[in-house]
Amino acid sequence: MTPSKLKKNDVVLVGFPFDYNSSYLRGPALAPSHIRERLYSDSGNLCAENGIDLGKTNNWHDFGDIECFNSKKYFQIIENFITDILDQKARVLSLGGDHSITYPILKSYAKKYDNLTLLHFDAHPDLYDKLDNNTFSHGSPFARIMEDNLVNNLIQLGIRTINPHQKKQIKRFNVQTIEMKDFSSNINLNFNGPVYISFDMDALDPAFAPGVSHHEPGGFSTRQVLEIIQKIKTSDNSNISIVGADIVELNPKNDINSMTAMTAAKCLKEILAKMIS
Ligand SMILES: [Mn+2]
Repeated sequence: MTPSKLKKNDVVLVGFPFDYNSSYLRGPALAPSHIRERLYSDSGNLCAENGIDLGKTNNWHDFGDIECFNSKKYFQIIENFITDILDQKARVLSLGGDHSITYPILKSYAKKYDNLTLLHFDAHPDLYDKLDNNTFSHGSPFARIMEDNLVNNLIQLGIRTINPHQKKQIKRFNVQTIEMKDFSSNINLNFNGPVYISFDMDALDPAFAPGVSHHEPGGFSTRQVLEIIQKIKTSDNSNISIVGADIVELNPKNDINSMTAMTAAKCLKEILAKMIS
């Protein structure tokens, strides 16, 4: 599949096997191949819960992985790739990789969308000004995104690790952080304008998703995140308003029997089916 064959609103699935900006453990660079292996495994099927058979639709395309062995150049490669897809009026579902990739992705999205809501699932706010002296750390992408005004609104779900610095950053950037301890299934999931979903696998409780670098107990069940994804509504009543998504921070080195890779594949199926339904 070449990019020139894309139709309007098609979704491109792409992997960014990159974990140079991880702070504690490497491993997320291995994630895209593990997620695909589970997604296409004969142990399941490609039907999503809304009834869409992803194996029988022609409005999404797996472009494989974008390899790069020069970490300094990789952000620009990501930004260029995403811009190329968005220029064709298509959308992108990216597989990380560590969470730092969301910054160059959103740089591209900001050129196309000036009213973006960023819905961020994570155990961590990822708003560090810098972490380990790295301003592009996987703990910092949302600080960079907010400094650059790339989105209209940042909403965080699943958060359960706020320290005083991150608390200041939440205030500074006026982030709507819904801490896990305050989460209610009655949360308002009706959004005005386009929505981008950034999904860190550690938003899930490690009992459901042990294959992450930073185990943080007390998170979402798999069912809870699927319910949130399925309940998202946009003002024009169109799932096309979910303009992009990423699934990041799966660390296969910490996984048990590929269960977290399978959970990532399940989230992928539900997000993708939501986007193209
Ligand atoms: Mn996280």
